[in-house]
Order: sequence, then C-alpha cells, then structure tokens
Amino acid sequence: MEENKEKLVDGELDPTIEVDTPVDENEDRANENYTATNIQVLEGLEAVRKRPGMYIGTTASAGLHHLVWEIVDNSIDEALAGYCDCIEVTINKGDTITVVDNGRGIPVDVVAKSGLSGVETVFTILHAGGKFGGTGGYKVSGGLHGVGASVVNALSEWLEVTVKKDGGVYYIKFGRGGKPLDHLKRIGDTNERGTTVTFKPDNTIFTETTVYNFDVICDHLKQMAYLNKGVKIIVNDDRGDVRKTETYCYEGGIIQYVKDINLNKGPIMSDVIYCEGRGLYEDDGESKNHIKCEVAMQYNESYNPTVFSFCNNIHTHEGGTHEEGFRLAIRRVLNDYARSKKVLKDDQDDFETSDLLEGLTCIISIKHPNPQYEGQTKTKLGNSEVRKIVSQIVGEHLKKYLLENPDVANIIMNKLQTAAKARIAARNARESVRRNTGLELTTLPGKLADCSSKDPSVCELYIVEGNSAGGSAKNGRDRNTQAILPLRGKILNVEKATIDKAFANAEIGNMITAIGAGVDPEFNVEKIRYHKIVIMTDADVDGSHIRILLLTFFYRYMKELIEGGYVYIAQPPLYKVEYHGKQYYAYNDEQLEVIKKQLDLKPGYPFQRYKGLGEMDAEQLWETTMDPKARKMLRVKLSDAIEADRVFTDLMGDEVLPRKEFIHKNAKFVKNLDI
Ligand code: TSJ
Repeated sequence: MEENKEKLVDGELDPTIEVDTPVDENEDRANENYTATNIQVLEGLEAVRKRPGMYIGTTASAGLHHLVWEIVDNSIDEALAGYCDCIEVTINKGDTITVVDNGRGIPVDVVAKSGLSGVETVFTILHAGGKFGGTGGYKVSGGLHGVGASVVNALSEWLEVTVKKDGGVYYIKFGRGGKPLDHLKRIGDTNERGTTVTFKPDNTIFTETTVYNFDVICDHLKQMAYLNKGVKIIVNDDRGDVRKTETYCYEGGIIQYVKDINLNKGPIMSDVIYCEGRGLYEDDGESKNHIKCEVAMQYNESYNPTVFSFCNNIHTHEGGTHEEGFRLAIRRVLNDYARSKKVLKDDQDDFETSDLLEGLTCIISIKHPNPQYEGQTKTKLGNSEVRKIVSQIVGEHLKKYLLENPDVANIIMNKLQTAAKARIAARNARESVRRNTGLELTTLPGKLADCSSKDPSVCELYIVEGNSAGGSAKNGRDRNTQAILPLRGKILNVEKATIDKAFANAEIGNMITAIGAGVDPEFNVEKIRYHKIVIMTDADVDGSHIRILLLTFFYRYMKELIEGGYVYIAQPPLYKVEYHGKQYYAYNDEQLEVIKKQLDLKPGYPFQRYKGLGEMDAEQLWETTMDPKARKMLRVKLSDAIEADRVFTDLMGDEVLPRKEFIHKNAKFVKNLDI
C-alpha cells in the first residue's frame, strides 16, 4: 500500500505488536475420541478455515468483529422469541470475548439427526442454528451472514460454552478450529438459566489484527438495542485498568432511534409516526409465512433524507424492496392527501419522491424468514413480496395518521411545498453549474493557482484556510503538480442551506469549478482534475470547524470523492525546536517529548508552537506539510454512512456545541474517518 507512507495514525507512535506463541496442550487428547460424526463435522469446520472469507467476508478487523455479531445474533433470536431480555458482551484481557444471555439456554439433550447434544450440534455442524426441535420460535436474525456459532468456533483458538438450564450447569470446551476437547458435561446445579460463550479468535486466521475496538462494538450493539426494543445490551471493556461499560436499552425501539437521530436535526413535529404490521406470503406455494414490518418516521428541518433500512437486524445499505414499498406508500398517500386538501391544484404535478424525502428521518425494519439479498455488497433486499406488504402497512397507518392529526399534516404539507419549490430552483442552479463545468469553456476561479500538469493522477489541489497561508503555499509548492485554492474565512454550512443557496456561494462555486466534475447526482469522478484534494487548515478549533464544513460539503455534493479516497487532510506540525542551527518538527505532544529527550534538552529550552499555518514561511510549509517525501497526510474515508451522518449532524446542528465538546467530538470524528 503506497499510501501508507503518508498516513499519520492519529499522532500515535508505532504500536507494540504482541506476539502470542500458540500452545495447545489439549490437542493430543482431543485427537483420541473421534467418532464418525466428529470427523465429518470437523471436515465441515475445516472448510471454513480454508476459506474464511466465504463465511465472514474478510479476516481483517471487520471479520474479527463479525464473530461477535454472529454469537450475539443467537441471543437476539432468543430475545425475539420472548425468552431473554438481557445480553452482556465483554472484551476480556487478551481480546477474548464473552457473551452472556439470560435465555432458556442452548438445548443439551441429544439431537436425533446429529446424534450429538444440542450444544455440540450448534457449535460443530455448519448451518445448524435453530434447526433442532422445541417450540421453534420466530428465528430470523442473521439472515445475511447467519453463518452461526459453528463458524465462530471454527475460527477460534478455543471456545467455551456454559449452559444453565433445567437445574444444571453444563460445560464444553473446543480447541483450535472447533475440535471438541471432551463431550458436554454436567458440572453443577443451579436454578438460573442462560448461555455463556467465551472465545479467542484464532491468530493464525486473523493475521491482520486480533484487537477489538470497543467503539465499533458499542455502535453495533447500540443499533441492535434500538432494533430490538426492550432488550438490554451491556458492553464491557476489561482490557484497561478500569472497566469501561455502556448499557443500551430502548423501550421505544425504532421510535426512539428516529427521535435520537433527529435530536440535533430540529424535528418539525413532536410525534414519530409509527407503522407496524405483518403480512402473509407463500413460500414456493408450500407454506405460509409471515413477514413482520415496522417503520418509524419523523420530519426535521434539514434538507437531506435519512432513511435506514434493515432486514433481520442487518443494515441493508443498498435498500431494496422494503424501501421501495415504503416510497410507494408515502408517494401515494401524501400526494392523495395533498390533492384532497387542495394543497396540490389540479394543474400541478405530484410531489416527487425527493420532495417527500427531504428532511425525513425514517427507520424501516422488517423480519423475514427467508431473505434474498442482491447488489454489489449483497445488502439489497430482493424479495418481491415484501414491496406490497410494506407499502400496504405504511400506507394504511400514514393515511390514518394524517386524518387524525390535521395540524401535523399541515406542517408536512408546507414542508413538501417548500421542497418542491426548492427543487425547481435547484434544477436551474444545477444547469448553470453544468454549463460552467462543461468540457469546453471552463473558466477557472481567479483565486486558484493551478498547477502546470494536466494529468489528474499526479495533480493535487490544496484547499487552504486564509489568504496568508495561501500565499506561503503558493510560493512553497511544487508548481508542476500542486494547485492552491485559498479560502476566505468560513465556508457556507451546506447542511443548513438549500441547494440553490449553496451553489450561489462563491467559495463553494470555486471548489466545484476547480475540481471540475460537477456535483451529485451528476458528479462524474472521471472528470476530476486532481486525484488528491488536500484540506489544509490551522491546527485549532476554527481550523477543525472549517475542515468539517468542507467534509460536509464533499459528503453531500461529491460523495464519490470521499468514497474513492481522493480527499486528504494535511497535517502541519504543531511545534518547532531549533537546536544547533537545525530544525526539528513535532506533529503532536508525544513527538515533542521524544525530540526533547533525544536532543537531551534542558527543561525550559525554548520551542515554537505554531498557532496557524500563516506563521510558517513558504519553505517551512513545503518541508513540513507539502513535500510528498516528508509530509504526513490523513486519508479521509467514509465507511459507515450512519456514523458519518450522525457525526456530521452532531457537529453541524443548530446547537452550538461548547468549545471543549466540539474539540472532543471532532477528535472522535477524525479517528472514525480512518477506520
Ligand atoms: F449459538 C450460540 F452458541 F452462539 C449462542 C446461543 C451463544 C449465546 C451467547 C447464546 C445462545 C443462545 C441460544 N441463547 N439462547 C439460546 N436458546 C436456544 O438455543 C434455544 C433454547 C430452547 C429452545 C427450545 O425450543 O426449548 C430452543 C432454542 C433455539
């Protein structure tokens, strides 16, 4: 990875890599008591170890975390079946994971089909989840991945299960690759119920990292708590000296989810409209099954839609038939209502879907016994029967709600009218942008000091805060490949502006023209004039604020630029130490300490703290921040739209954050960008 050279990881020094030599004193003992079933079983698990990517997508950090989701999914199923209301997940020292629930406990009786206990069946036979008898609740979770506990077992160095049920405590341990070290044994008595699983991911499989990220686990399980109302989920991190702990439990479920998302977006109505229902469908004409559907929605003051859809608790990033059904319903019902109230006159066109979605926060969550996924990342729901079912349920509830709440209906109608007007204004504004960025007559902004090369793959655009820093950058740069666009002061907050206002803003217009590829939805990444867009701001709160404003702009209007990894954040040094005529630069406090130590400086030896880019002359700026051989840059990457949206809104909302909190959140933001 060529980019790595330039990447600064949040000012951290090289992490010490702990090398763990695997010792497995139980391996020989385990080999002794194989039955025929066991051998078959282990061949199954061996397949998982040969091709882990087929089962968990990747063996990088995401796959490591996937193991946790797989285990927790089983407890969520138990909760959905109505037998469990508390799940506790702990990251232990050494990055092992423990998941505990208070459900009925995995069955311990022998399963006829496998000849093994329920527990052994679940952990050693591929796709065995929930297949064994009993009351057979409504098992749906993990539909996409849903590879189950046996895959986690196959990819672990060891895994332990304790089940408490029917008065007994049962225990079994598996070794590397899922080999049972002994049969399931009753080891004691109890009147409690529940399942505990602890596992250590196999470091011969997860070669990139075996370190869990507490924030990632919290974010995911918080979402699970929203999607499964009433389930209490506790997350602990025991790796440090003191336990870190978070608890999530939402009696309101997705209604609370919508409220929380809208908290900083300024809701324009107090209710969250909630639609719930079931639909029957025939599976291959064979058996009747039901699909559960839940939708919560509320409008806010913003101009962007925030629609998140889920099937069986899995985020369907690419949408699909449940989202289509939802859009069909709001289009039909809101337009019918607008006609009936003469909000839309006979000669006026219907509201378009984009009008209806403007400022709408919506969570769609369905549970389907047999989901089919499509799309590039297999996160698009394909089941066609879902469209009509969701459309009917949302349609009925929304229609009823509008009739019963005419005041709220009125607020929504006003919002739609404004949206439609803005859409028409925006269309005109877009047209003028397109004229300006057309292939022929492109008038580059006067403030842009362009580079001489016309090969985008080597060209870089530095967007620089302030005219004086812009001057230094212009003089210090490599004229062949580096272009400089100075910005005057703060740029417009696009989160709070309509699209036509955004385009009328001079700084925004300059950026669009300089980059030369238009704006979403017509943005054409193949036309970009620079393959590196570098944001260079001061290392203070104002600088952070400008950086966030710029990122918001790119995120909303040139999303592909961020997705494609073309956006970078320059890292100017914070300190300069002069010693025997030589200059030493530090990019953070730790580095400053290292320099002081290495040079053996006396306490009180003077050093310079840069308050802004403007304090550096052209040569210094080149040497420390712009020279590709020496600079450190942070590549901006948005991997999680939910998190990004939340952070953008948190930071950009009406609420003016206190200075300290802003810095804090901003730090987290930059950290998350780098995941
Ligand atoms: F699968 C697993 F090992 F990954 C796992 C399963 C891990 C954890 C932490 C919990 C569970 C789990 C399974 N919690 N609760 C259950 N429940 C059942 O497996 C169960 C219990 C009783 C009956 C019944 O019909 O009586 C049916 C099932 C599926």
